[in-house]
Amino acid sequence: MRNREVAELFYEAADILEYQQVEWKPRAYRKAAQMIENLGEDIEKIYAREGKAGLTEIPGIGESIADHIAEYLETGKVEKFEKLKEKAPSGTAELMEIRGLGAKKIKKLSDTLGVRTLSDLKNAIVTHRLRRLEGFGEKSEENLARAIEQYEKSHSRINLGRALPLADEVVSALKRQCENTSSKVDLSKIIYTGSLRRLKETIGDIDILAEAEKGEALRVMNCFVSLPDVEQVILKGSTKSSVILREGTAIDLRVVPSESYGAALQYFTGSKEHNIELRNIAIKNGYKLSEYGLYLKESGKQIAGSSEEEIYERLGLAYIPPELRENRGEIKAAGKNALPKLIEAGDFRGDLHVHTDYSEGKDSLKTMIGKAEVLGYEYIAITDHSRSQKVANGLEIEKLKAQWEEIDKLSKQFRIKILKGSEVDILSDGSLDYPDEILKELDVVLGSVHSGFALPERKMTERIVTALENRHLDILAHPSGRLFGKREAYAVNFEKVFEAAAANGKVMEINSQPSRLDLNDELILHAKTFGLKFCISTDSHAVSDLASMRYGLGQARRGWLKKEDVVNTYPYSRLKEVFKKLKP
Ligand code: DGT
Ligand code: CA
Ligand code: CA
Ligand code: ZN
Repeated sequence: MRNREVAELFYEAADILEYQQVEWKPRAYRKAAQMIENLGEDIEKIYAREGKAGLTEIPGIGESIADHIAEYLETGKVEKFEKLKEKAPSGTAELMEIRGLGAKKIKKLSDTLGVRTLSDLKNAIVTHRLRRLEGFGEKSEENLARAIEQYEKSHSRINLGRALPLADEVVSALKRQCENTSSKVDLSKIIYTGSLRRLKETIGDIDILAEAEKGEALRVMNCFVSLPDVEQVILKGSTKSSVILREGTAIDLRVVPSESYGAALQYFTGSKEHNIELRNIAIKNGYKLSEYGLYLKESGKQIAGSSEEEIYERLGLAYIPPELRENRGEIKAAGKNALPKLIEAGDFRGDLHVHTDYSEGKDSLKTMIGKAEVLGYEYIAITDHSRSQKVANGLEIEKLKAQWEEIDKLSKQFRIKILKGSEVDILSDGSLDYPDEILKELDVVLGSVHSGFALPERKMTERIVTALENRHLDILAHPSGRLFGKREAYAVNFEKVFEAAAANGKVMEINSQPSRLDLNDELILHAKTFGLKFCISTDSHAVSDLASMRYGLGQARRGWLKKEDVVNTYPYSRLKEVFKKLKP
């Protein structure tokens, strides 16, 4: 029964209109809301059975309110009310989003405490000015504090490494849920879209698209909002629903019929900028493109819509992989059939950045190697930390040599090639953390900045360039140093870094650790203009991490990289040409 939800909608609109000092409408809306609340029969059922005519028979509901109800039941929102919210004074729009705050309360807060923004409100709560206000009290102060916390959680972006497994889980949970209900729905076509499908490094919300015929759509929505991890249902309609999960992430689900599936997939994958460009091309060709399909402008006849491929084809474009859809030249390239063949998950032949329990890894050398072999790799580089990394249990020379001995032994037990490597600290003067006689024995040397992040840009650039000029260094690891939510990238002139790397034949790492993704897409695009080669590495600290290659791969694809650009797609015989110290 959705009567409460629909009533809420009108109460809220009434609040906003009142706040804007509109005269009679708020009363009419409140009256309608009351009627709906006390209806005794499910308004959705009435509408399904009798259409709009059934709605206008309810006392207090005229034509225009009935239109709003119908729109809400069909689409999950009322365009006019959305616009109302947008027009509210700045700051109030955000306050409106806080659960438990309507326009009336917001007005009161503004008139009595001068609260106009979210941060004003937080202040009022912390200083307990709210609980003394008539109509609020201690309890509602606490509730608001909790609602704000939830709002902020759901409005901060989450990183790809968290969003991707979460979306996978929700998709399979939804499939299961729909299969297990009495009115079983077969969700064979369901996929995440939005920034997640484009594998962007951070995700605002998760968007999911499912195919179902009109009569089944609502049942799918019912399954969705009743998933066990759903904490709050923001809206529920037959084409769109939105929820917030317990852990704070917002999820949108859209359900479309098969003739629109491809068009909706294209539209909701975005990016917005890519879509706008595409729509312009459609218009130029006498078509109309929407999330429902591609239509002839004149007759309105649908000419594509069930698959993405046919939409791009009809627009005279090669199929554009989601990761490229950022309006960064991909549409032009697709028009000339000049898109790169992007690197794929199956292209990898090895992992060149792996830790073990010799330094800060959790698993043993043997376990890590064994797993890499199971993954089908041809080679793996063991790269524990160098001696200055005391917090990470960096290896003193003796311990490093002991590791070499163990590697030699294990090499006889495994098919996979085991490279003796190290993730060597780039010290503040740009020198490397082991003496030359050690460095020259290593098969592969990664250089990393792990300390002294606060150096001024000129110093940091000098430091890294010095390291890149060191003939023992092979790979610059996590080149920007940023850590999601913890540390910004250090100040450095990438122009100079990439120049020095290219001049000295060094490889740039794309670190796949979800908290790093470094280089990211933009820096990859920049680095590529210098003709640089890359390696995509997991920087694994446990066997389970070896699977995180997908995140770095996403950045690489967003950076337009081909297999050829990434050295750990090369067979060992060719890798030797890149890292000259490798043994035959
Ligand atoms: P996010 O969630 O901030 O990480 O980014 P997206 O790209 O997932 O954006 P979202 O969730 O707001 O919308 C999903 C997709 O829907 C977006 O990628 C493209 C499409 N879309 C949303 N708003 C518009 C719009 O105003 N115009 C067009 N053409 N497409 C839009
Ligand atoms: Ca999204
Ligand atoms: Ca969304
Ligand atoms: Zn590192």
